[in-house]
Order: sequence, then structure tokens, then C-alpha cells
Amino acid sequence: MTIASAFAAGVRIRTLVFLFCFNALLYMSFSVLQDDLRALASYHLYSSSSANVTSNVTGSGTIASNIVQTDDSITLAPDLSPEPQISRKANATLVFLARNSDLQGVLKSMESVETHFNQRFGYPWIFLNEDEFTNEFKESVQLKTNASVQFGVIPSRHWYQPDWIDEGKAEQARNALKAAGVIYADSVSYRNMCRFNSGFFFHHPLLQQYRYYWRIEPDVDYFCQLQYDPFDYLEDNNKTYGFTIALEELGQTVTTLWQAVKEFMEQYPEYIHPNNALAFLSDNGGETFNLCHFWSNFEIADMDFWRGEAYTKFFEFLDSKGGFYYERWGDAPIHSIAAALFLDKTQLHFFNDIGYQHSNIMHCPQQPAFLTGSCTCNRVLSIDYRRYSCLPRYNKMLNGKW
Ligand SMILES: Nc1nc2c(ncn2[C@@H]2O[C@H](COP(=O)(O)OP(=O)(O)OP(=O)(O)O)[C@@H](O)[C@H]2O)c(=O)[nH]1
Ligand SMILES: [Mg+2]
Repeated sequence: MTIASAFAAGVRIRTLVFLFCFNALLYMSFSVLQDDLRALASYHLYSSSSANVTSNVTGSGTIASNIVQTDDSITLAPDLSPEPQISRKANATLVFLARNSDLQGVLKSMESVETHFNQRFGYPWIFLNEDEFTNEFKESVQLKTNASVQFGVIPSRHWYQPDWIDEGKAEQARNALKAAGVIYADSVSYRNMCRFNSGFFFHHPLLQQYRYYWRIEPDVDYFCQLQYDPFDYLEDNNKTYGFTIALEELGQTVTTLWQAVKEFMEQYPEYIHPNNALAFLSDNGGETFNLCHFWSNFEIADMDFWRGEAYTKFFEFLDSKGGFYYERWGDAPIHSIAAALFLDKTQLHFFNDIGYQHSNIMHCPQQPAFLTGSCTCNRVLSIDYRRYSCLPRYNKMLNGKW
């Protein structure tokens, strides 16, 4: 081959490579565009069909004109006028456990929930506390919503450390956790809260008339305008437990929890659902706990599950071990383990389209779900596929894919 023909061949190859790369880029951009268009189309379909199928919200406006560009991506700012008319209301309530001293954080969370959801849906709020709420607390909270608000005092037996707990042993355990630098290690009130949330909130007299609840905590943020009623969604789709964030628990707080769970499973095999989500909790068929759990500061779920026989037995069994006080068992792993074992795994629901932040951990909907509401979060910062997130395990358990 002469130098000239070698050169010409080289140019041809470089041209071919360039053309190939250019086409590949074009194809990729087109695919992304197609995804976005598909998401837009399904959003539009959902908006109009929700009026007919679930009859919960009507009145969503034009979509295309509402696309806005934000830092990292396009998001939708749905036109919510005219005011959606709610022709159906679930048997549900927003539940808020709080202290009087939490007031500022409570108001912040209420503002976020009202703005992104409840102003349009009007679900009642219930506030619970082991002490009486002050007038200042009650008045301030009532000013934040047009919905009904109720304040309840928690019965002492549902809150305080039971007499049968060996306080000496509990104190030693608290000190040991404190020495290990574990958050809330030496707090008895935190343990009371975890035990109450695990086994009692759904028995409070104010909650008896309700089936579904949405748990809210102080200082949380919501980022997306919710275009549908999540309670109706659970009911219509036979879902029982909804979450937005799944994480690994601190191992030191649940040292003997899985041993207790295994004992329970042996003793009551009848409660374990044949199509359960054990694979979310354990990477070795149940031998050990991988610490994955749904983060319970956000929960939209069915209280009839907690009130049912399996969970009642489960809570009583665990409570009798004393682990709420001898360790620092949280309501999040307790709820999660029960939901994963006693329900059909299809009864769990990842509320991907609810953008949510608690402390410094945030879930922001990923494409295409982020297009279904106007989300103000940055999805690049979402915890979903970062370290300590158990969402990949959840996906794997449900669909076989991480
Ligand atoms: N009434 C009452 N509520 C409490 C008490 N401790 C915690 N709570 C509430 O229980 C929920 C969980 O408590 P948090 O302190 O938020 O616990 P956490 O979410 O694990 O930790 P943070 O990162 O501090 O938010 C919140 O709604 C609190 O307001 C308490 O002693 N009394
Ligand atoms: Mg909290």
C-alpha cells in the first residue's frame, strides 16, 4: 500500500468512525426525547383517566404549556386550575406525633404537605402527644390548614417504659450504645416513641374511625405537586404499605432483632405470606438481616394491617423481648419486617412520584415519574441509588432487576 492510499484509507476510517459516533449520539438524544414524550403522554392519559376511573381529582389543565426548565432537567408545572373537585374521599387521616417543642418544625412540615397535596384534598390532621398540647401549639397548627384538626393525648400505658423492663439492664444498654456513638443512644423518650409508633398509634381512640394514614414528622419537605390521591391509590390497587425511602438500619440498634424474628417465623409459620418480600430483608434466605427497611418517617399505609392478627402477635412477641429498651429497636425495621413477611410483596408500594426529604436524605422522582408532577427537587441528589439505599434491593426483590 502506498503512503497516499494508506492516508486515504485512514481518512475514510476516521470519517466512518465520526459518522458512526454522530449517528449514535443522534439516536441516543432521540431516545431520551422519546422517553420524555412517552412520559408526557402517559401523564396526560393518567390525568384524564383518573377522573373517569378513580373519580378522585378532575380539572388538570394543559400540559405542554407548563414545561419549565430547571437546573438539571425539565419538570412539569401542571396547571391546577380550575380547582380540582374531589368527588371521593378515602377513609384516611394525616397523623403527626409531636412535642410542643416541635412546633416550628411541625408548621414547616404542614406548610409543605398542605401546599403539595392537602389544600386540594382536605384530609383531616390528627396530632398526638404524651402531654397535653399547649394552646399556642393548637392555635398555630389550626392556622396552617383549612382541614379539620384534632389533638390527642396518648394513654400512659402506650407510651412509657413498662414496669417489667429491668431498668438497670436498660440503662447499661443505653450507656453502651452511647459509648459506641449511636444517635439517640441514651434517650428513653426516643425509645418510648419507637415503641409507640410500632405498636400503639393505630389504637389511639382518635384514629379508630380511620383505615389509611399518612405519617408526617417535623421539618420534612415535599417537592412535587401530587396529582392523585395516594390513599385511593392504595385502596384501588390492593396495596397496604407505601414508602419513598428505603435504607439500611444501624446494626448496633437491632443486635438481636432478627433472632427474635426468626423465632417468631418458626412459631407462627402461618403468618408468613408465600409470596413475601423476604429477599428485601435478607440476602441469604433469612439466615441474617441485611438491615434494609422502609424509612418510617414517611408512611402511607393501611392501619388495618397493624390492627390485624399477624401484626398484633408479632408486636407482642417482639415487645416481650424488651428490645425497644434493651437495644434501640426502631419502628421502621419493625414495620418493614412485618410488611415484608406478612404481605404479598405486591402489596408494598414505592411512591416514586412523591419527592420527599427528612433530615439530609431526599428522594426525588426519577424519570419518567418526575414528569408526573411539578417537582422542585434535584433528582441527581436523590438517595435512591446511592450508598445505604435499599431501593436496588427492593427492585431486585420485586422485579429481579437492581
Ligand atoms: N410527643 C412526642 N413526640 C416525639 C418524642 N420524640 C420524638 N417524637 C416525635 O416522633 C417522631 C420521630 O422523632 P424524631 O425525633 O423525628 O426521630 P428521627 O426521625 O429518628 O430523628 P431526626 O433525624 O431527629 O428527625 C417525630 O414526629 C417527633 O416529633 C417525644 O418524646 N414525645
Ligand atoms: Mg424525624
